Amino acid sequence: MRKVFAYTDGLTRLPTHYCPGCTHGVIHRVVGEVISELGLRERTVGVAPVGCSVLAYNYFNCDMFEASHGRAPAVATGAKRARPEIIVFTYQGDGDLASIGMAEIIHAANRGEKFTTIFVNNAIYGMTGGQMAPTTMPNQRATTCPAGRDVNEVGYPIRMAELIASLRTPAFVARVASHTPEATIRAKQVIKEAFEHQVAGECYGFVEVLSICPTNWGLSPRESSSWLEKEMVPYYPLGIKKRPDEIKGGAHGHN
Ligand SMILES: Cc1ncc(C[n+]2csc(CCOP(=O)(O)OP(=O)(O)O)c2C)c(N)n1
Ligand code: SF4
Repeated sequence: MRKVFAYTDGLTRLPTHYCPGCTHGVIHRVVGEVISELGLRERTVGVAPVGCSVLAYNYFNCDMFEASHGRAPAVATGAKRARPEIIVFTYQGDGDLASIGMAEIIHAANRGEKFTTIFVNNAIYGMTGGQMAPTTMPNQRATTCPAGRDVNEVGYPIRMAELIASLRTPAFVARVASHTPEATIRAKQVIKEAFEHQVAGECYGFVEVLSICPTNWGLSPRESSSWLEKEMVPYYPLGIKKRPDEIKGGAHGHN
């Protein structure tokens, strides 16, 4: 008989607390599968953020830290520098990473810390009730901008993958999505490559995953999936933004 579903030992068997249709759970699953399939589970340490995934340490079946607001990259830096042989990842939402912890992530990436970041971009602060995030779309409504994001007042959404990719430091940087089975299969391939670059000791890895928040978007899960495709993907283009071997002249070159 063909097996169509099996648990991964990259995750615990606990039911998650996420809302129905939220793709945090899908992204957890993909990361758990990658860690398990690469045989890394016994030597992996994850760092959980603030936000809806604050309880991620309950779900990943590996050692986990809980970092304070936006500081996951600092915790990951310490862990990886102290024990370079372990595999370290941060799992962060857009409020945690692109707002509260913007300085942390930019400097960790710029230093070329050899860990991997999974950045879950759902264009809103989920856990705290749907406030505007740096990634909220133009005209998108949020509790702190009930008439929609006014880009003349607060600027355009920040494209984190492009920002990180603009740093000269060698890195693996990509953006994927989690709203359809096809997108999720691709997300898994890319997340696997990010971990492989860490296993090879090559570089920092940053994978932005577009995610849905039906609860705070005020849409059904199906409508949320369509909204992500129609509104987010054109502004946040998917794909590999940077690979470590694409740096001309190497890390110390002048171009
Ligand atoms: C310094 C500070 N700023 C803000 C907060 C409140 N806070 C906790 S989680 C969170 C939002 C997290 O949103 P995001 O990272 O986008 O994750 P999501 O819940 O959407 O997955 C905020 C604003 C806080 N506790 N401390
Ligand atoms: S509030 Fe949004 S991000 Fe948080 S669990 Fe619910 S759907 Fe997911």
